[in-house]
Amino acid sequence: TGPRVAIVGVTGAVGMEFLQILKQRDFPYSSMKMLASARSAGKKVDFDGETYTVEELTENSFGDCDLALFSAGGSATKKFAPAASDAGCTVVDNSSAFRMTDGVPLVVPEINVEAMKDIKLGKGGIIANPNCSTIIALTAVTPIHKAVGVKRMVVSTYQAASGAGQAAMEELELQTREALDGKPITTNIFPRQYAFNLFSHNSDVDVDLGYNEEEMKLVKETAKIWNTKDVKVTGTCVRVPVMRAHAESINLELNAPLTVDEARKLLENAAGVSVIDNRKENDFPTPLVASYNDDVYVGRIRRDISRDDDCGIDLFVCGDQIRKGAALNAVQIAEALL
Ligand code: 2RA
Repeated sequence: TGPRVAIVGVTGAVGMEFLQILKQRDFPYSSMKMLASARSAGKKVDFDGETYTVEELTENSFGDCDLALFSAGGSATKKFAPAASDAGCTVVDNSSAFRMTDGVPLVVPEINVEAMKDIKLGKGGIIANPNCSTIIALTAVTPIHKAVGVKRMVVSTYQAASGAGQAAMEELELQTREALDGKPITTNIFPRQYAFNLFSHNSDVDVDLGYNEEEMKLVKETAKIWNTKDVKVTGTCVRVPVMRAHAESINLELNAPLTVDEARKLLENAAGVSVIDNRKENDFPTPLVASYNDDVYVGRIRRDISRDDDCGIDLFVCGDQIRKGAALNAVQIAEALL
């Protein structure tokens, strides 16, 4: 028994990670369907001891499905997720297409699973997976927010290539080799050199505000997930030459005092969080420690010394962008539907 499952965008980095995680977590499915664009139709995909042929995604792909995990980009979601929902298939979507739509729950299970209480598996509905940098930040910060309330959050992100897809990861490797060999740099994915460089996140910039879309996602999605307009959020999102785990520096202004020891204890007891915070050993989270792992890693927990009170905390956070930042969070949402 178990739901009839479809994976949409199965050949992408997140799509393939969906399969790995479903298998690792022994997700109970009764059938599996692999869907992708016409370009990938016909390819073979192995899952759980079976070899599947990728089928072309159409509006009619979902009549025999109870659950669809989407990671095929916003336009595919806009075009096919409503049809899937109308066919009674419950959609968990990794794109930004419906994240800010009223009535579409935006969920990190450890934070706000109650937001999806009206969605019933196999009865349609769309649930949105938040943006990776939002998931990683809020998985770490929410235990503190729930304890004393966050008044203001300032986030600086150091985002991995994987956030821009498989091709970006391949280009980072290629450019690194080219740079080391003194050869001309290939720039197909990003308009500038990425290897040995950093740049403002490659999403569109709001020319009035000067913030890029990634930064505005952090601001807007935090308000929706925490269901409040009272938290002030600002961020600077930067792409860095790291493969698959995001790092984030986070400064918090709190509504009430919280000591570093109290903050550390909250984080050590928080779901989906691992603390690496050893000042004597100068040990802290890094993207390579977080890569391929499920937890969000938190360290450099310290009192904000720019303040005269205990209402400021600084954190350094790392999380695997493909797993907790995308595929794992979506599978955890699916598990919460069972
Ligand atoms: C990025 N947040 O890292 C995006 C991926 N969805 O570019």
